[in-house]
Amino acid sequence: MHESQGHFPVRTNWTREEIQYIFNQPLLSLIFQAAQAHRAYHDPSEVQMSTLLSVKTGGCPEDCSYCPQAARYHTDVKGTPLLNVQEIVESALKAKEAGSSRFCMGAAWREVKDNVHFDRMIDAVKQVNAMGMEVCCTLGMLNKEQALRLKEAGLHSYNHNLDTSPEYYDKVIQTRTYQDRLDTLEHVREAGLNVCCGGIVGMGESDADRVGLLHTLATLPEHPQSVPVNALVAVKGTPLEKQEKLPFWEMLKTIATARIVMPASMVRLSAGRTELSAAEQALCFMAGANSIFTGDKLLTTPNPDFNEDATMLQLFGLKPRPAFKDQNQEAPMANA
Ligand code: SAM
Ligand code: DTB
Ligand code: SF4
Repeated sequence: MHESQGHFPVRTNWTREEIQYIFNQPLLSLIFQAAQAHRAYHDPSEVQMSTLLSVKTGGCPEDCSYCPQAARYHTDVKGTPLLNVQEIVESALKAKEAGSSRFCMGAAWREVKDNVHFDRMIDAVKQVNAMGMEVCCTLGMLNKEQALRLKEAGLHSYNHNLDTSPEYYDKVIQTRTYQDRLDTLEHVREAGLNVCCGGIVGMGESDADRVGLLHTLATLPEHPQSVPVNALVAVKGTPLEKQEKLPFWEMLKTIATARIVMPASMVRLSAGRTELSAAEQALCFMAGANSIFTGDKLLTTPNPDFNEDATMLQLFGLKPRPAFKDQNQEAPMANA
């Protein structure tokens, strides 16, 4: 262990009060502390570039109030059936050529079902893994056997967000419970996959809810290896369409606190970057964010222009983080 890590131990016994205290300290002290935690565990000159692909878009039976892909809301999202493996692999190749070391496939499913569509995803995971990228999937709820199948196919991580605090959760989602999500996370963890789990800020929740989400994440049996922090993208037609924009400082405080309480995890500055200036993003990187999604689209909503991102990272002296950097994460099975 590096000496500086002793100041920021990886702990899963945080109390909510401790996290609240960190979150509420003066902003510049918070950022400074987060920057120290960041440097104890990560190379601050690196940011991971990740690429998202929506492999099955729209028509989802769930009622997540933020989501443009829920069938019950009338948004401009055009539904598409599951892409075929060749289309997925072509996208992954383009992402790799553009410098991404992680490829995340998202499906607008409530849950994984044992059918030909899942078989197709298994095939896609095998092929993208063989390209030497970290492969991540977000396919909704799954059981232990399904998680194991994904692991055997070479999946690196599974994304399943808790989204918000246990208290605020049912203001946002009614069709499945917080416990359902915790169960899926357990299946993912027990299969030996890396857990990617975070949430969304700016859905009308309070400071206490942002702290509550971080507390839940930081007291799971193991910290999620990856913690995406999304700012709500308020999409026309969803119940959160008119949600007032959260002041940037709240997003920044959430990122900084995540970095301090889960110091070894990747903290991902995820949705919402189109609303952030380069200066605001610099503060996020300073406060410990070490990954962004690059490419013109997230799943269905816009993301900053690729060339603008490249210019920004160059300006900040940040270079792309290679795949499979963590020594306790396995190398890919082929073409490493
Ligand atoms: N259907 C699967 C599920 O919900 O687990 C996977 C895809 S879902 C779109 C993945 C995550 O994207 C959600 O958990 C949510 O955190 C995030 N997300 C969806 N819509 C968003 C929005 N409008 N703004 C910010 N984040 C969003
Ligand atoms: C996550 O936490 N953020 C990404 C990824 N996991 C799958 C998705 C953001 C989606 C934003 C809304 C959209 O583009 O549809
Ligand atoms: Fe469906 Fe996922 Fe969107 Fe919820 S977040 S409506 S589960 S696609």
